[in-house]
Amino acid sequence: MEEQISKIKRVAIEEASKATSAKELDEVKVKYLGKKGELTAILRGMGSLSPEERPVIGSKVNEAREQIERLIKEREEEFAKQELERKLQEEKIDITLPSTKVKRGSKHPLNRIIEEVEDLFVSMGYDVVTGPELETDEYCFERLNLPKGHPARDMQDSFYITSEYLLRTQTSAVQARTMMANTEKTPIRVICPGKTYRRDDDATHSHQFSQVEGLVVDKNISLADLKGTLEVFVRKLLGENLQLRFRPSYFPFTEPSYEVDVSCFKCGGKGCNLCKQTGWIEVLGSGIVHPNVLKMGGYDPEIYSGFAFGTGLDRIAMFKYGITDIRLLYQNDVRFLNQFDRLDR
Ligand code: 2NM
Repeated sequence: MEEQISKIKRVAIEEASKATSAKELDEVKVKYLGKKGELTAILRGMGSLSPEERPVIGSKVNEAREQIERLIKEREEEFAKQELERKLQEEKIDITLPSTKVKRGSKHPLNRIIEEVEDLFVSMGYDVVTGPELETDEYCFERLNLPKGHPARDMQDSFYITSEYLLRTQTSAVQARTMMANTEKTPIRVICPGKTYRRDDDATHSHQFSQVEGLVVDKNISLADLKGTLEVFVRKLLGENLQLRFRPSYFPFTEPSYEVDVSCFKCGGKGCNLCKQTGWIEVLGSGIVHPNVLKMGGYDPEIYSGFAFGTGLDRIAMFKYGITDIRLLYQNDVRFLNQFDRLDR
């Protein structure tokens, strides 16, 4: 019996020493120390021994057990340490590698212009007003002194949804709404930025474009107020030393009407490709609000007068940033949009 125990011990220690992995070691542990292990079997068979033999064999088994356990524990720790080393090597992070750059979006060039225009006019006491893009014939044309049959409301140029509804061709409808909504008939100072729609599509015309229009209605408003306001507007947006030129023109909602040119901000007026050798660039339409428009807005033209102006934000953005195709502003190509993020830095 004692010899058997010594043999089990020797073989178990040999096998535990030879184990090359935690798994192999575990198999040894089960084989000798487990419930069905060889040493356990001997303890179970103790019943058949004489009372003198029992404590002797019992302590031998326990001694063998302890030795085997101690070795297995040592080797388990050895394998655990190896495993930890392996993981540390494998999962090593090189903190000196450059980080992945977080890509930030940039403000759309049109929104840049809109915000700049809004800031300026708000600083002069104007309100920023918006309105629906789907408009009625009444507000888009009728109330702006464009009666039915007027050439400026040509079906060819507009997106009609029904005979009554269309996508607004200019933001003036918002000004007409502003006059109507002001039931107290107090003075008005507003700008109306927004999207507008016409049936055009080429390098300088998009079916959807962006406008900002302004309207001032008060007592004693004159052409001097219009000129002074537009001078501040243009110089702030495009350059402090620019000159303005007012050319007589025609708009149905203003009388008199003017197209406003600015001295070329590229060549300073000498003549270049941008101004087509004229030294001037057309940037605005404007005029003194037509008495019919005031009347339809509920303002007595004998008491009140006003000025209005409008400009295409796309054109302004193109001039300001040197963009040659208007469609780039609406295609959302990041290669185009990315170029404006440096303006934030
Ligand atoms: C322009 C040019 C001239 C304009 C007129 C009005 C209103 F509401 F008073 F009738 N709003 N916008 C106006 C005048 C717009 O854009 C080129």
